Amino acid sequence: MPTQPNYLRIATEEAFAPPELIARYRKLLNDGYDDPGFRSLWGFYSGSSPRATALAERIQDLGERRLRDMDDSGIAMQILSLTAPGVQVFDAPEATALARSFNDQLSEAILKRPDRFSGLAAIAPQDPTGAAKELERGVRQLGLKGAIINSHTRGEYLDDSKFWPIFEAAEHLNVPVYIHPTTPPKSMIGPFIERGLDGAIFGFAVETGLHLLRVIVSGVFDRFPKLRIVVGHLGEGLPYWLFRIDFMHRAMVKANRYASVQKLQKQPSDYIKENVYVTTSGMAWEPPILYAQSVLGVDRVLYAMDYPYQFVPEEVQVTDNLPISDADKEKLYQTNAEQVFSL
Ligand code: 1DF
Ligand code: MN
Repeated sequence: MPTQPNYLRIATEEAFAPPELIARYRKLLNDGYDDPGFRSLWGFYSGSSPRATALAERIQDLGERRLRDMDDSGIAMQILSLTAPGVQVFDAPEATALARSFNDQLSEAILKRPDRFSGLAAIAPQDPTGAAKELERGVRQLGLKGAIINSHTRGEYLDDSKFWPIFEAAEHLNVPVYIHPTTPPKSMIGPFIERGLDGAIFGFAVETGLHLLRVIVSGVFDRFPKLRIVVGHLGEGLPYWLFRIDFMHRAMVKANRYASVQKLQKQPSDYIKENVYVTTSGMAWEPPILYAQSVLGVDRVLYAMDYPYQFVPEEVQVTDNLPISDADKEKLYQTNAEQVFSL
């Protein structure tokens, strides 16, 4: 166990799955649910390989087992979220009911250990106004700290104005929306899945980076200027692209090339710097962490482990050993999370 420093390590993208969710995923698979990404992901994790069985054990626990792993890796607190794809693969009424039930279960676990656990509300974007209401209930009544949305919902993206009630609620409640990865939708997954690149290795980042970029260029942040979005994996590739996105967006607007690409109040990169926070989930590697801090600012990068998918206790040392000041390390590990999630 790493020595206890004078900051708390708060991990911000940590997954759980109630047994009922896994049972419902199995049923979808058995019923032939036609989403190759979902079948690839949960076909694997509901199977009997060593990785899948170890994962299944950890992801369903919201008590002692998880706390022991947190102690062993020096994690003071986990911000919990329902694992991908959450309830977003179910029909709207079922998804809405499941989100409620899972949020209740999550808040019970948090109430038992408020010193170690916090959490985000699962919502069903299939029913946008129901999702907005559940977010409000989650925050106001259950004490949850924001919403988790696992990227596309049955092939649809949050820039569609029908989803705006969710952003309106998040802005009004002053809580962030964490856009977490899922596998690319059927319309996009072909070339990924042929080479096993649909999941966390790359497809997740392409899908989720695309999702955030769609939200930005559609003008969501002009409409909801106080909305805050969190994305994992150090920004799903986007921080590396800021210069080119700004340049090309400007050129496209000037040429009036697409009716769907209109001038925004700011440059695309400005929204990433002002409305977006990134976490280090799955990216325990010094160069991109320092890069993200340098282009986005040290106040905008938060620590995450991605437990239990990437439970590698030694990786915490990478973050501990970053060549940055203790004050910046405290921001990365603790105080940025406290601010973003109002802990
Ligand atoms: C994996 C990775 C799965 C992440 C996840 O949820 C997940 C994985 C289903 O390794 O298959 O959240 N991740 O965020 O990197
Ligand atoms: Mn994750």
